[in-house]
Amino acid sequence: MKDSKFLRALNLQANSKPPVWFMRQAGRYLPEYQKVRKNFSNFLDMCKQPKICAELALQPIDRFGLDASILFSDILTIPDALNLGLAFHEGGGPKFSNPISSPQEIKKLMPFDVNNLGYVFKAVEETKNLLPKDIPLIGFCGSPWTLAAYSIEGGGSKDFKKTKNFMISHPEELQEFLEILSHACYEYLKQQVLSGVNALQIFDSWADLLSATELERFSLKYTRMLAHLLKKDPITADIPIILFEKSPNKKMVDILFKEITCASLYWQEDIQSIAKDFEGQYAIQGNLDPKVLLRSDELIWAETQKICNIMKKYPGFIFNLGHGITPDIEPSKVQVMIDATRQ
Ligand code: 1CP
Repeated sequence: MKDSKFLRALNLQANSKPPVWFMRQAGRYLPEYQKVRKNFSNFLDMCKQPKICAELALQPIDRFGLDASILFSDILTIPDALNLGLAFHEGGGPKFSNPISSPQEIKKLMPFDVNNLGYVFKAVEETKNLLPKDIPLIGFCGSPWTLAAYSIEGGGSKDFKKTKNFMISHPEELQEFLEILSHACYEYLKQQVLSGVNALQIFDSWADLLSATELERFSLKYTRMLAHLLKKDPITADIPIILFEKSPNKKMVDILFKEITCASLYWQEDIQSIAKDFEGQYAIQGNLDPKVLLRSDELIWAETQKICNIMKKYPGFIFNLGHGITPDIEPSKVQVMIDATRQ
């Protein structure tokens, strides 16, 4: 396992070909996923079936022979475990029936109990049982900020207006909530590690809502708190941590800190200059624009090889997309991208 290309890259060891996996590799663009998905009206009910999660996590591994697998679950399991009442209705995104709409609701929150998420840890065990022994499994959570944004907004949104209003009106209560979420994420990731995951990724998918100062105050402070807790704990101390920041209003080199192993770069980031800034201190994952996968095979090949060539000499490079794959992408296009990384 330690010799897997993915874990080698996270340890800043060179590989002759870059390891490849991609965000949202299991999901709606795969016909085999749709076949399973149609048996459930609420997506969350499917996430609560550990054997099904394992089957779904394996689908992209079986189809493409990827170098890492990611747990099949969702970042919103934590707010659901805090009793915010999550459901994914027909064709739509997440909706909370009981969102955080006032500071009083933060004070009244029930304490987080990691045992409410036993179905996730079972899914980790089931996935490890099915995975080839040399393919690492990535566990994950949302950043405290991203989880707070969904919890206050009550679901997805273009501008997260309610969340931004809450931030301006009740910054201290928001910070209390972020601290609760940081500890919840820590316990959640620790249980994932105890159940068998080999690396962790933190998704700060709504970093772009924040100015540089707000990013520091409401997001990075709590991601650091979470990473400190993980590194202080002997159970999780040696597990590599990957951080994804979506379009942050700050340079990646000023965002990363020593507890983080690897930066997962958003597709708009300039991988070449970031590789220079990092001077080989952190592994780098990224960052093909997922929209390239809607174009011709020739273009996909060229754009993939461009990134691989830039990163050829960088120890610790993992090829990935610069954000999740979308449902409109043909699986055959993904195969072109993977073949290009292995040339
Ligand atoms: O209806 C369906 O079939 C549900 C689609 C779906 C899937 C396949 C959702 C709903 N979540 C997932 C799985 C998922 N989500 C995984 C495991 C699969 C894999 O990666 O192979 C992971 C890692 C996530 C993480 C996740 N969920 C993120 C972070 C990554 C990112 O894209 O920035 C976020 C923001 C979510 C929230 C979420 N869950 C689902 C949707 C449609 C959304 C986005 C909601 C929105 O803001 O509009």
